[in-house]
Amino acid sequence: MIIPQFAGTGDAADIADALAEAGCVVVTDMLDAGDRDRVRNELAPYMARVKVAEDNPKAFYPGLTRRTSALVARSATVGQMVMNEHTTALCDRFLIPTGEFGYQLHVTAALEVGPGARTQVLHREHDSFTFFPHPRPNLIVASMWAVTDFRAANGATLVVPGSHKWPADRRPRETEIVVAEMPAGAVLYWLGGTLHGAGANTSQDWRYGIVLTYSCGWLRQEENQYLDVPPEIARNLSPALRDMIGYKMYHALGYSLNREVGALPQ
Ligand SMILES: O=C(O)CCC(=O)C(=O)O
Ligand SMILES: [Fe+2]
Repeated sequence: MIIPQFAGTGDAADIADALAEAGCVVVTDMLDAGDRDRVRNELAPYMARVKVAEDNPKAFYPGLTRRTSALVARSATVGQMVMNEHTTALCDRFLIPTGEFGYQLHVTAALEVGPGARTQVLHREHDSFTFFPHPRPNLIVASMWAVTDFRAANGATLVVPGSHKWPADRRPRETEIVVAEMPAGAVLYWLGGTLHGAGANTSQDWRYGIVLTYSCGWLRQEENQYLDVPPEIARNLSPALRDMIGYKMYHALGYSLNREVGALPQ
């Protein structure tokens, strides 16, 4: 199976159908060169602080990588990316199947894979939600924004198309693992049940990607947005972005006396 590919001008329903079928899809021309420079510059001071560690073969994240989070607090450009219309169309389709429920931002991370980094263990984004037996319902839409070109040699994400429909114990054959090669500015989307992980970097350059994932609004977020985007910062975001990071109620969930973001509880 291959990874279906569309241009950013592609039809939202066609993109969603491809994602439902393959469990992954690439959409090109999502972030122009100016935005790529902007987002890198906004995150550069935080990335510069990150110490590049040697590899621990047991760790989820390979060594020789740089990672930072709390991106909504740190980058206005990420704030725009979070609200991208292709993404919200996919979340509308995959995270509110009954039309009743909302969704939220789940994880933000900038991930640079450096020369010599090993392959990340293949995993499913929804594996924290052990409450649900396999096959789990779809709980997550994930996106990887290519800030640099993603090539087989520099650690492009590996995906296993179709694996969102597999029983839990089915392991991929080598030939079923596909490299999500894509030009800078493209986005790889995948579902909560799709096997994936960062590829090994056998090149001399750093692969730069930004992961933004979304989950059903009744789940605990993987990244604690209330700590990573505290009220003093959240109050300056657009109301739509503030809602997306979780400063809203979902039925009765998320109740707070602190209705005015940034005000003290009465
Ligand atoms: O860096 C990548 O290509 C994949 C990262 C990933 O799967 C994750 O952070 O959960
Ligand atoms: Fe992942």
